Amino acid sequence: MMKDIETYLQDQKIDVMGVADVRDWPSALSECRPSEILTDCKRVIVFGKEIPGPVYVAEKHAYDLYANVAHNYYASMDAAAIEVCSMLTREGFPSIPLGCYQPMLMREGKYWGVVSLKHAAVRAGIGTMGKNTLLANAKFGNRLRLGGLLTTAELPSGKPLEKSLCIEGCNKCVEACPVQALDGSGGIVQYKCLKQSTVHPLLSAAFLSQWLRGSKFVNENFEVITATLAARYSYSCYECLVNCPNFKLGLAKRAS
Ligand code: B12
Repeated sequence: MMKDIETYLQDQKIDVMGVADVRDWPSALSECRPSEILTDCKRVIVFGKEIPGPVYVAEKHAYDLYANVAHNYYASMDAAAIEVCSMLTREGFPSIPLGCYQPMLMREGKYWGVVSLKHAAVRAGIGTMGKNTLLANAKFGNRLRLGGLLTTAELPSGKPLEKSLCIEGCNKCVEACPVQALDGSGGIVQYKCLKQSTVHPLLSAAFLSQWLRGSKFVNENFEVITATLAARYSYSCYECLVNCPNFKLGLAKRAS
């Protein structure tokens, strides 16, 4: 089964794949723990696809070109996750796809994915979490977008890497953040980041962050709001990503 999944994902041009054991999943929110979502869930299959390095540093239109790649990846990676779920479920292992971006929840004043894909990737041994709160992988740096699914199949799982890919003492991401959203020890003020980094003509991030987060109605309907009005948006910052030395991992070698 594992071989079939790997082959399928490779055919879909997925760059990396890993499997995380769901035991003792410490999400602060119980509804975002795999075993609370899928009965007898055993594993999260998590995979990543690299956004080409030049897109981030295009001389013109970089944010919109990057947004176009990201949204296309979300669609194709979600489709791949759904297909793998069907393969597993037909073999007798009920499985559920996790969206790359949606559903997005608003709980306790914070944005949450249904399951945090970067934590799953860390558990699977795909990479380590940087001070910028992004996953870095030895081959593709921090340029991976992530997708995944929950499964009851007890596939062989990976384990977290022992050594962080962050350079000791490096603080470049923290210093590069124009709104001081990063605390330097893996924490982030989400609203500061969202307001700086996300662009939407109708749904102003500032409005969503500052005015609506106190609204019970918005919180209860956040999944639908993000899936409709905010289904598509653009970007206006990724300074913590491109200023991290891990951004260049794997780029120079292939350029020479
Ligand atoms: C919400 C969200 C955002 C928010 C908040 C970001 C944040 N860091 O919290 C905003 C809109 C600001 C945002 C911005 C960006 N995002 Co975003 N975002 C998400 C989303 C949808 C959910 C993340 C989530 O659930 N967070 C949970 C929050 C509330 O808390 P937390 O600190 O992560 O969790 C705490 C605890 O609960 C606990 N925990 C929670 N679950 C688990 C599980 C385990 C096993 C453990 C040990 C602990 C644990 O750990 C934390 C304790 O400090 C994910 C997609 C997904 N489903 O994972 C993409 C995602 C994380 N984003 C992504 C990207 C690329 C970005 C941007 C770079 C986009 C850009 N501007 O270019 C920026 C980067 C900003 C940054 N430095 O983080 C990628 C990251 C890829 C990577 N290589 O890491 C993801 C995975 C999307 C994807 N499908 O690829 N994002």
